Amino acid sequence: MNKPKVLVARSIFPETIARLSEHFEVEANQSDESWTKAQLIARLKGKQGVFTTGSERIDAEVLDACPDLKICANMAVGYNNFDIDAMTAHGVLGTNAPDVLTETTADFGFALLMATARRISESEHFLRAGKWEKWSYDMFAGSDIHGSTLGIIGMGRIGQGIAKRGALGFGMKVIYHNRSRLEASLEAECKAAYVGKEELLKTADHVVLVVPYTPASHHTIGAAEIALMKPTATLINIARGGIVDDAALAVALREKRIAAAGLDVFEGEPKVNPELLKVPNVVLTPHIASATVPTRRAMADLAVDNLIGYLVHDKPVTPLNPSVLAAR
Ligand code: 8YV
Repeated sequence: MNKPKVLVARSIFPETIARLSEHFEVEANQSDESWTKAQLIARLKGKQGVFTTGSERIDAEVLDACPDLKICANMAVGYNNFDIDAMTAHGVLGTNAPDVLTETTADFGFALLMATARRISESEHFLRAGKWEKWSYDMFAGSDIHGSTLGIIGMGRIGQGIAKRGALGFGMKVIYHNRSRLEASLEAECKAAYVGKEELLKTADHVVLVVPYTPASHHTIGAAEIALMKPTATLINIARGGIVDDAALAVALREKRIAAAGLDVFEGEPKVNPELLKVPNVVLTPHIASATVPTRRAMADLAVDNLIGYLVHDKPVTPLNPSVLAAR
């Protein structure tokens, strides 16, 4: 029997390709450069599955052009690269990679918060530039983490991980805002109190964004929201570019309307708004919140498990649109 055909849209671990090759005829992008949509379509024609890495857009145009496609397995928990409604309409299953990256990403959220509040990057650049000549009482004086108020917008699994780190590890008062309120037992476990978005922005010393990107969450934080924040506050975005209005944030940072920001994701990444590069009070990292070797391996494995699970055993592990399964 012919093996199903699977496309891997970007360079990935050799072990991932080896696992896929046991079950599928595999064509793989060997480079870190993403394909254009036309290139993606050309390679995807005739394939039953695709392994995506979170940035390949799968929409009606791609789906119309690739009628053999059955599953798109994203090696990412976020799946805003999928037009999930169009996939459902075309009978194509989408899967993502939840859970395996939760703790690693929460660790990074905290690392970015600490680097930002304690001005670690800024001070290291200063030292490397040979500018450290004397002690000064306010040299790189930042803001405290312990005992401060942590405001989390988006209280999914990663948000909950950050809440627990803040409350249990650093004695922070944790407040959160989410589309829906957590169950009381989960709130108690995270030691987090539900508040409105405006109250959160007004009272938090550190605001961490962990919401999924949807049309409704576009520019969750813009000039008006920043205006509500304390001038001493920090803002951390480990969610998606587009959740923050980067241009408005650059202005606010330049004018010191808030103290600092830590950003792992950007509008239009890998391009970064040049105005952000000009301000010193922002820590910028290239979308690495899930980037530890074990976690990236686990994410890749879960995407492979989904491809094998669906195309070989008819049982995907983490389906996003299970109605596709019922409708066949
Ligand atoms: C990924 C992410 O690194 O899982 C997500 O949603 O943003 C990151 O963990 C990225 O999408 C590449 O897979």
